[in-house]
Amino acid sequence: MSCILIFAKKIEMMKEYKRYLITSALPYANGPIHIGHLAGVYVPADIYVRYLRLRGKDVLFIGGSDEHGVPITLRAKNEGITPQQVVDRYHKIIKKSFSEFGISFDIYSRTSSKLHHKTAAEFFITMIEKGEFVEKISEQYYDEQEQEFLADRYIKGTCPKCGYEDAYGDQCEKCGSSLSPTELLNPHSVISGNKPILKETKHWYLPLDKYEDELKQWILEDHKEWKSNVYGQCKSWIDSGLKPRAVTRDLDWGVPVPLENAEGKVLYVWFDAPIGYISATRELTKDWEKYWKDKETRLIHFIGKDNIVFHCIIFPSMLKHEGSYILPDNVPANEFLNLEGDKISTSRNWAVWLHEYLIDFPEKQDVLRYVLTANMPETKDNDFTWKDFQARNNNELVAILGNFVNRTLVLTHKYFNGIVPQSGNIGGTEKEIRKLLFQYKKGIESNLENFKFREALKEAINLSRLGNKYLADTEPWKLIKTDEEKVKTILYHSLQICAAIAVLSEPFLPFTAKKLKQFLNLGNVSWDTINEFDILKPKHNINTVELLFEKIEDEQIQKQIDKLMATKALNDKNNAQLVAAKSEISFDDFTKLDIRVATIIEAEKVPKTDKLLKLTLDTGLDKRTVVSGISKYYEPAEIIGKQVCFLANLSSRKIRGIESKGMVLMVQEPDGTLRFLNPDESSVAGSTIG
Ligand code: B3M
Ligand code: ZN
Repeated sequence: MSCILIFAKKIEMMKEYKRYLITSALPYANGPIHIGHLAGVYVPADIYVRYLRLRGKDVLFIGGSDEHGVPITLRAKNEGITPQQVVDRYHKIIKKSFSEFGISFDIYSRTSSKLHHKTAAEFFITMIEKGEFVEKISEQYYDEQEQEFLADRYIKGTCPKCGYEDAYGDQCEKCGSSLSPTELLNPHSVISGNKPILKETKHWYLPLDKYEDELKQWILEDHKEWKSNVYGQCKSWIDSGLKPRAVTRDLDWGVPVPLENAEGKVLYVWFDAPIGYISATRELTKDWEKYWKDKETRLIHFIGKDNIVFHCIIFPSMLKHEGSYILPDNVPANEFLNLEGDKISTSRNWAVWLHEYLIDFPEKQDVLRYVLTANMPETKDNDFTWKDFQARNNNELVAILGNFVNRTLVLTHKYFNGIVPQSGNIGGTEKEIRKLLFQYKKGIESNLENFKFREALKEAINLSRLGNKYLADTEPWKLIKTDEEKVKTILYHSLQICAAIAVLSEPFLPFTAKKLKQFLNLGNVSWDTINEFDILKPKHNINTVELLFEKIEDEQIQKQIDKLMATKALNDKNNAQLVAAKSEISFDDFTKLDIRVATIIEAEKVPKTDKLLKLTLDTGLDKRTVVSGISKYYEPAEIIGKQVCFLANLSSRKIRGIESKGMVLMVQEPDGTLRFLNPDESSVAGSTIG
């Protein structure tokens, strides 16, 4: 791209738009919101929207529940309820938890609404009338017993790539290959378990192959400024060649295809869901078309990386070929957040659920907002740990931000009855403070405008570091005895920094900003008021102050970690695979085994190992030493006298220098847990087992 073009792009990027339309991915209403959703999509979107509002922009923030799609109908089938009951349950939980967490949507709608069905149907018809779709008859898997076609997730079989026997029709979760149902080996219906038949059916296809050149131009040439993770994924999709994509499905849950002889067919969930942004805007304001069809609107989609192709290739193609809509100007997708080093998973319940967090940590929304922003997976996956959550709260929010504000306000009450003092002479330190405050403000602005939320937050917390250092260096609590004028200058400047924090931290920490404004008796102050340093005038009364943050104790964190560990243990138990059956043996083979009852008469840990115990057994034949890998499951003292099953004629082996002759037989659970196999009554040592 030539320098002139890059310069023109930069000018265009700085272009002033009349209004902003910000959307955030519509979460499937088949489960609650977790911290991965928040860090990936909703916290960055909310920070950005709050910032735009503070800059006085005309902005709409659109959200809602994605209520169609196979994940919902599968859950309904598993629970024996209707899809509507599933989405009603989770739409309510999601909407309530977003609101309590301060995700400040202008509307949070849902795609099972009548207005959405109407909007999506109209959109589809317009494209039909423009002849944009390709109609195609193809063979699809059909479950004869259930009398229904099988969508991708309703078929399972063996992955042709890696042999995994539980692969879905659209994806193998083991090797990650994306599949089409007809590629599966030994396919079977998830509903009836039967082998499906192939049956002809008609669908309508979005001809992405036809749009390839325009997408190449629009993304790869005109949007080089998109984040590298987004640009790169789009480039690889386009370079690998775009294929036509079916926009209808043989399902009964979704937006019915608004055509004659299309019974039993609905719009593909990824066709209707993004139109949910439009229908939600339509529900919110009669001016919805100004936002969606006027080039003076800047449209930005906040999503996670698994939604890039839908928001950068499919939906923009729909918008362009419907013909009346604008296209997104940016799609700042985040990567994924992991939890304690493992992928967050709804099905494995490996998550920190927002609605549960709000119960366990009442009034601590901003602590989680802060930690998720500080660890935001903006360019690569990142990890959330409860220890880091506690450390950032205690060492940054309490010790820096909370401490600085509290000292400033308490001292203002103590020395000046809660009235902002007149500043004395301004020295070099104060001049430096004024300069740095504006530098941090500029840093927040440029980082937010480039969707760099972690960097923007660092600039915001630097404000508190600046104030904290200023107080620590000047020690007004000592100076008050000798130089009250100087103390007036120090607290005057510290109060101005507090006021700047109250305004500039609002996008990140809205609950804290509101409290701080209340302490400072500060009304609604615009972002750009901070351009003049002196916001709190002398003689201004401040209000009483409370602590902005409290320390989080170890036991609170341990409770959360224990909860996760319990989940992990349950998962291991439920998901462990049984050891495969071994090949057949003859009776003669079996008679070679000399298995007997033995009594444990001594037991001790083998030094420098954490798995082995050295046992002395009374085998009835002799006293025998055996080494056994059971230290994780048994304390030596608790097993003295226990009777066990013992393989007596196993040739001896040296284990950690100990001659071990024979083997204690153990029950091994699928998750690896080991337990003795005991005779159900006390028996004579040496009794044979056969
Ligand atoms: N329902 C969420 C997901 O893929 C999906 C987003 C729709 S945005 C229009 O996790
Ligand atoms: Zn595979």
